[in-house]
Amino acid sequence: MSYDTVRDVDPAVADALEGERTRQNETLAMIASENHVSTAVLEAQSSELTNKYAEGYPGERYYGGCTYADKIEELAIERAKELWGAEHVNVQPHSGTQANMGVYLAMLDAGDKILSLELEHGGHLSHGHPANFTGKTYEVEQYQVDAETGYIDYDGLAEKAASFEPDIIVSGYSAYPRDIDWEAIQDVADDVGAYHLADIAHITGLVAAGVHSSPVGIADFVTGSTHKTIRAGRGGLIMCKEEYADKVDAAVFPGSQGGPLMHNVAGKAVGFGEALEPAFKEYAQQVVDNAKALADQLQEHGFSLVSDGTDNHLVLVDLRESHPDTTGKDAEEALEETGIVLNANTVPGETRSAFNPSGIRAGTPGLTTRGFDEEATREVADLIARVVENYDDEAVKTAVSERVAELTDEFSLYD
Ligand code: DSN
Repeated sequence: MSYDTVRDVDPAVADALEGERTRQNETLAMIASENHVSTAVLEAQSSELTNKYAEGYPGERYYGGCTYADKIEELAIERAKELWGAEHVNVQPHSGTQANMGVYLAMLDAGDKILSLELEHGGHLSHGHPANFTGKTYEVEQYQVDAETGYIDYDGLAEKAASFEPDIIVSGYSAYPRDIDWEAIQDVADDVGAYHLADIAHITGLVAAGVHSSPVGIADFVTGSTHKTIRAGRGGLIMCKEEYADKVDAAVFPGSQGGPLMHNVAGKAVGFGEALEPAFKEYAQQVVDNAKALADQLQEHGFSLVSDGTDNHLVLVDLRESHPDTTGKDAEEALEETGIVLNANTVPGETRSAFNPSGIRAGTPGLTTRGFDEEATREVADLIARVVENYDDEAVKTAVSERVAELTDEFSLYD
């Protein structure tokens, strides 16, 4: 066995890895679904567990040599139970989408009915989009946000549920800036005899820290990804009531996955352990405080925000009113040139296309990990406004890049 580095054996990949490390260090990651894990999580994720097959569950594996794999998976499960207060946890899903797939496979048959939020209103591909396996396998009806307020239209959801009679209602969203009334959705599910899946992929960390309301103990199933606000490295998880545990576990393995990615499960264990420390609560509260500062300062600059603000880690800017001739893609590309990385996003009532939509989505988890407070985040809002207002002005973009470079030096990331 050689102990050569990637640089020794594969300079092309080494260059790209180094480029990515530099890119992350020298830009502001404001994609709402991204974050920066600790070096301890990075170490766990790049451990020898990448070599290990551990099909099955702790104590019931189909392979020998699972002593340490068992220990790590048990730690990840115990810590997740403590963080979210769940009865049963499966930490093997490779991603949030695989977690959702696990729940659908456990509880639905092909052709069964899903009621979920429309993608351009903040939903997710894996909630029933026609291009996704969910849209191809199940019958899907969608609810919306209220056109005036941008908040979930809970009455509309109830009406759709009564007429559509879904087998499962999906709540939890990927571009929705407000708190969620889980009980109201559970009431609707109870009224129509549907299961309720709450997908907290974006807000796992906020829920764990108690700075966002929790669906655990309310919804039948709660899914999440582990690399967003919870900062535990790439992957997914499923939480459910004990009565569904066997079905969910069987749907993940052998139902839809083979060997778990044990190196990623190790990252989850380490990240969940970090999230149990008191400092994580402060971090999560700062994520929300920073998002509010970002929202407020963007509004000062005349930007229109879907729902007029935020309760969580993200803001969704609808550019149509303030900048009718600037698309989300124009803004995304100009901002990336300056080192501010976020994504163009559809907005409710979208009049352009998914690829070149009318909005931008920006989140604060990554900035907050770097140590940004409200004042520093307000300055980033100022920079965003300057770039969007002058997106084809090279001198402005150069000046903003210089300031971004100073900020990334001041709030440093990986050495
Ligand atoms: N693609 C992720 C997001 O950015 O919201 C969710 O899967």
